[in-house]
Amino acid sequence: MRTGRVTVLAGGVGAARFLRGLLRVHRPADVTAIVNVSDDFTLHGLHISPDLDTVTYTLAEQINTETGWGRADETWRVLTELGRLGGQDWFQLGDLDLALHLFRTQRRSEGATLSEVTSEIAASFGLELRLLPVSDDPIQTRITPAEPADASEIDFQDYFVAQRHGIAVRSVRFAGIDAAQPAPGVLDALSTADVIVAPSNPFVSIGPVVGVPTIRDTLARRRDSVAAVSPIVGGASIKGPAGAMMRDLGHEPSVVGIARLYVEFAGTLVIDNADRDLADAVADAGMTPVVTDSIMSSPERAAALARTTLEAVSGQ
Ligand code: FO1
Repeated sequence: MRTGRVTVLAGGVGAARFLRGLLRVHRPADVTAIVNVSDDFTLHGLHISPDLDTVTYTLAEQINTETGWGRADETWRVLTELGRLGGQDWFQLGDLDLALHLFRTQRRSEGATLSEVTSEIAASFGLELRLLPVSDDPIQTRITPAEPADASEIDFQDYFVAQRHGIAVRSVRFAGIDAAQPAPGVLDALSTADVIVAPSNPFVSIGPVVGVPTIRDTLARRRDSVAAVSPIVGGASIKGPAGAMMRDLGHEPSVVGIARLYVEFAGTLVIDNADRDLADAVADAGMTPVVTDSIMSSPERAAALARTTLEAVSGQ
């Protein structure tokens, strides 16, 4: 088992699987995950933090493996009754999941910060890594659809869940990001550790983490200690809308497009064997390519990817 401080910038499903692999090969107490909060929203009066919860449930082996989000062995009595009443049931919150949102919301109303309640939840699930929201301040992803020409901004979960990310995107904005302060421990975790950017959506998962001004500056100063894992393989995203979004927003949907997006703050890009022929173009874009099998089809494969990424970022 490897040791030494490692910090992972994380979105939801892809990051959670990567972290699960990482914890098989690296001492959990040395790992910090800094998680996107810009998907967070309020529904039924409850504070929902999808990416934090996906990471928590995955690492606790409590994730619904079919969807990649929500709890395993979930029941849906509350949602069913909500639907019968004519309430909002477009966002599927199971009974066990709802208990977590009730707890988080209650603790927030008592004055606990998101970091504090996140740490309480992580401890209750027996997690040994340190789980940090990127910020305790609100950051909200706002999407402007490409059509019609005068389309208004919509909330992220409206785009992602209600519209099943099936619409073209004109622009993405993170409301509140310029004023957001990193949560306690975030800058320290970025300044004193090897840093890995998980294979998450570059726009709506990694964008609102590295877009916090002090985080961007800290990473840019340490780019030689930062390695990213490409979420794009063979010109498409493994899961979710990253590839389509790159195209919509005028970027090449390839590992070279990822390198151009990440070059300011990361020195190394881990790419899949399928993209071997693009390694020279990644280098031309300013990042050192590392070619490996990056498809995390099992925890063992995720662990192998994590080990290769650790070796790339630590130089051993
Ligand atoms: N994603 C869906 O596509 N449909 C859902 O109904 C849904 C419910 C849900 C409930 C709790 C949770 O933590 C996540 C949930 N997600 C759902 C996933 C989530 O909205 C997205 O995967 C992320 O926000 C994108 O990273």
